[in-house]
Amino acid sequence: MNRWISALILLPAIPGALCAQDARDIQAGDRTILQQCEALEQRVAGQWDALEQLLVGWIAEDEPDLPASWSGLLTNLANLQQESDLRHSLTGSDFSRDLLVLRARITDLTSKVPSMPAESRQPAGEKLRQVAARVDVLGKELEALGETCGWLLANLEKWKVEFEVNIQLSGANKAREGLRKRAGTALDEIREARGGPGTATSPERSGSWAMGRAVRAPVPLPILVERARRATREEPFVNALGLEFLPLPGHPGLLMCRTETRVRDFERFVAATSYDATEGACTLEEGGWKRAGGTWRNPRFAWEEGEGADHPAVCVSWEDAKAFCTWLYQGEGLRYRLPSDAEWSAAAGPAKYPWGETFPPPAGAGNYAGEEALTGVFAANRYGVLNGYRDAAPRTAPVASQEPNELGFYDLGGNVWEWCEDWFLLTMNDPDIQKEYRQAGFGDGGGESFRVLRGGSWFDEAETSLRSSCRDFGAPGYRCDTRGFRLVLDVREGS
Ligand SMILES: [Ca+2]
Repeated sequence: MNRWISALILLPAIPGALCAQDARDIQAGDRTILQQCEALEQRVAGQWDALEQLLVGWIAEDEPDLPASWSGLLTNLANLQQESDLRHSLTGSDFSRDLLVLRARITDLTSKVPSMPAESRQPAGEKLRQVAARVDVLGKELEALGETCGWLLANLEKWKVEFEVNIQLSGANKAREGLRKRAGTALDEIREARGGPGTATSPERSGSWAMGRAVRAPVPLPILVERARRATREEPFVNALGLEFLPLPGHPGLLMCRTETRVRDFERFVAATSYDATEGACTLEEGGWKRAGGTWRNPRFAWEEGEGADHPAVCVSWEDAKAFCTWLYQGEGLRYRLPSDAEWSAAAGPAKYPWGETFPPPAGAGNYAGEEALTGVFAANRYGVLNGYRDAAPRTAPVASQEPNELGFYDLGGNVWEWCEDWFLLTMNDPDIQKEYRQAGFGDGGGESFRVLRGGSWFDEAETSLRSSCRDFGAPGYRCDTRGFRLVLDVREGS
C-alpha cells in the first residue's frame, strides 16, 4: 500500500475528508477514472459510426420503399440524437448521465485534494486536472454529435419536400437519384466532420449540406491523436480527407497512408489555399519530357472529364507535397509529412521487388509500363515496356486499383514515384545501379541537391527501377508526370 494512503486511513473521518476509496481513486486516476473515460470515448466513436451506418444503409438500399425507409431513418436519427445530446442529460441519455457522474466524481475528488498529505497534493491535483480536461473534450464531442444529428434531421425534412416535388417534375427514378446524391454528400460531410481540416464553423441550420463544408467544430486534437494511436490494419485511422492510415511496422507512433495522395485531395488543398502548383511541369510528349502546359489538374493523360479525381496527384514537386502537409496540419492539428527513406522501406517490406523475389512481375503486381502503355506518344517514341506484362492503365491508375501488399499498403510499387523526406545520395542505391549512374557521369548525388523518390511508376519497366531498393532523385521544386507522394502521420509522444 502506498505510504500516503496508509497515512490517510489513520486520519479521523471528518465530512469532506478523503476516505480510503477516494485515495485509491486518485492514486489510480490513470486506471479507474481513465478507464471509464476511455469507455465513454469508445462509445462516442461508436455513435459516430452508427450515424454513418444509418446513411450508408439508406444510400445502399435498392429501390427502397422510401416512405417506410424515411420514417425508419428519422426515428433512428432522433434516438441517436437523444442519446448523444447533452441537453437531454437530465432526462435520461445514458451517455450524458455517465459523463455527468464521471465529472461529479472528479469534482468531488478534486475538492478533497487539500486534505491530502502535502507531498501528494501536487501530483494528485495534476492527475485530476488531466482527466477533467479529457472529460471536457469528450463532452464537447458528444454535444457536436447531437448537433450533427439535429442538423441532419432538419435537412431530411427538407429533402422530403424536395423529393416529392421532384417526383412530380422529373419522375421517381430521377427524384430517387437526387436524394441518394444528397445523402451521399451528407455522409461525406459527416466523415469530414469527424476529422475536420478547416471545418471550424458552426452548422448553418437554415442552409443545405451543400452550402457549407462544415458540419460542426472539428474533433478535438487529443481525440484524433488517440484514434490514430489505436488504429490497426483492420481499422485504419481515417483522416479528414478520407485517406486511410495504417500503423507502420517497426515505427511506433507512425502511420503511413495506404494510398498515394489523390488528385481530389490536392484539389481540396488548392481550393482552400489558392496554392499555385501549375508552372513548369514536365509531361511525356513527342520526343521526351517537355514543359507543355501540363499540370496536376491536367497532366495530359487524355483523361475523360472528371476521371482523374482518384488518380494519384502528379506534376507535384517535393515542395508542393510539403506545402500540402502544412495545410493539413493547420486544419487538423495532426503532424503530417513525407516518409523518410527508411520508413518507406519499412512499408515496402524486405522482398527484392514490391511483389516478391522474382522478375518479371507476375500479373497484377502493379501499374508499370506494360504493353498497355504503348499508346499516344509512348508508342511513337518506342519507350521500353515489360513484354508480356499488362495492367489496365496506360498512364496513372486510380489509387488502390491493385491488391495491397502484405502490410496493407497500395501501389508501393508502380503508379507513381513517391517523394521522400531524405536528401538523395547515389550510395543509397545497389552497387550495380551506382555503377550505371557513374558511367553516365553522375556524381554522388550532390548531398543537398535532390530528394529521394521511391517505388517506380507507370513509365518504368527496367528491372533496376522496379526493385524495392531503387532510389530515384529529383530537385525539390521539380514537377513531373511520373511523380507524386504519400503521407506519413506522426503521433509519437512529444512529436
Ligand atoms: Ca501501366
